Amino acid sequence: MRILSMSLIAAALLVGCQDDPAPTPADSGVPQQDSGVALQDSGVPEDDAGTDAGTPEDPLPSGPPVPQGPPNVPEFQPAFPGQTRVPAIQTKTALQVTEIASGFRNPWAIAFLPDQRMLVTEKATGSLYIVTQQGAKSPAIKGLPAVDARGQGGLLDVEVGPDYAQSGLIYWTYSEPRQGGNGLAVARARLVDGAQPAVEGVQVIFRMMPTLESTLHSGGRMVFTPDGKLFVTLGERSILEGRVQAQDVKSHFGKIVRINPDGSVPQDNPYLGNPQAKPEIWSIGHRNVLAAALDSQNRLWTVEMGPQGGDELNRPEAGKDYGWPTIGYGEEYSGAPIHQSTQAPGMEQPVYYWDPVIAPSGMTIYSGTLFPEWKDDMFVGALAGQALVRLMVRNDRVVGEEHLLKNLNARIREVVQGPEGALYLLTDATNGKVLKVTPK
Ligand SMILES: [Ca+2]
Repeated sequence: MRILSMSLIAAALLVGCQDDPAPTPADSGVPQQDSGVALQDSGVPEDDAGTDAGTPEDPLPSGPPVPQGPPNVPEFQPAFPGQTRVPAIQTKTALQVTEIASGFRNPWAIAFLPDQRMLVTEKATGSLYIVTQQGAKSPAIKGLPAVDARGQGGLLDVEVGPDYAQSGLIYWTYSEPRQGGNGLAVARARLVDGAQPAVEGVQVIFRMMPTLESTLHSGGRMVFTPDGKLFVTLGERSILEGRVQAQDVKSHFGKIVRINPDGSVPQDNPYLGNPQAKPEIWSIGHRNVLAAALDSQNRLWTVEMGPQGGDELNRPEAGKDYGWPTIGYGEEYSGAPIHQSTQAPGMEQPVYYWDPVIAPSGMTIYSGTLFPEWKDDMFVGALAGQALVRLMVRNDRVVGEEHLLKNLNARIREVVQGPEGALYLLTDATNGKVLKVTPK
């Protein structure tokens, strides 16, 4: 493990960039087909709830937003003050970034084992590793099923099961190769530790349906809740045939689902009364959710990779519709319109949106003590934005935004809070790194 100052690590990363191709367009810049969805302007007003945040003892940030380019879709206006471009904030604590390990080919996710070692997934190769705090990397864990690694597929998220101490179960998401295409799957298995680690007893507990030939918009983030349920985010596959299914409860595309750890359906899921609906569905109308975390009240928050000018922060609630592709704040990457309106009856507004986009991936809501000033703040990785985005939130509204670690010039794929309250990051590159952020 090397300890580097910010300037040194920035220099090291720049030198290491020569084998790192230009950011792939796949995450945010993929030209999209026109959905052709014809919409009516609902003109429904949203209640203005952005003005009651904060307390007298806790003055809200003020001033200009984070420096950024002009909006891609200036004709779309926010539904309430503070829905985009809130005042910029600045962390007071000096940060130290430590490189724990490198040499990962497009790593995607980190999960901590109870002894503080990390599971790290490698998207493109479908490999899963155990990495120590000293940076030692195990051989690839044997026994994982094959992945369809094209495009945005591959091996994606990993989580340690809530009963890991007894069961040894770990969970992962991946793009499953299937006859006629592929689809996101969730598998679990018992981790067998050792010099050559392996998994045994692999069970696929969930399959996104229908199968479709697409290499895009898999979704794939998982979050366990303290009551023993598992949220999984599912993309809408990007191509028109999939995109329109984000509003169709007979399809898993563009949904967040909620399952039990064995894949069975919780009996309080919101669509169980509709015999046509996929019973695992929690919320609908999502594009490609690549970031998800629980807050201090154990409520789910997600960040969604939007079209050009339309990345969104949402707080998905049971049975609600988050609008895609009917409403939103973005446009196609070609510049063609997608939405006729930003609002519609029965569809939820994002808590916050980014125009221009940050291309979000990975999220954690800070609950540690190492950075007292960060308590309850949200941290989101930015790929195209090449930053660690910090959001200060009060009364469920974003009141401050900061783009940290810009000097790394790195696409941030994942952010996880470690057991000791440090933030751990993955950089998305062919020589991807595990970085640890602590006070200097
Ligand atoms: Ca939305």
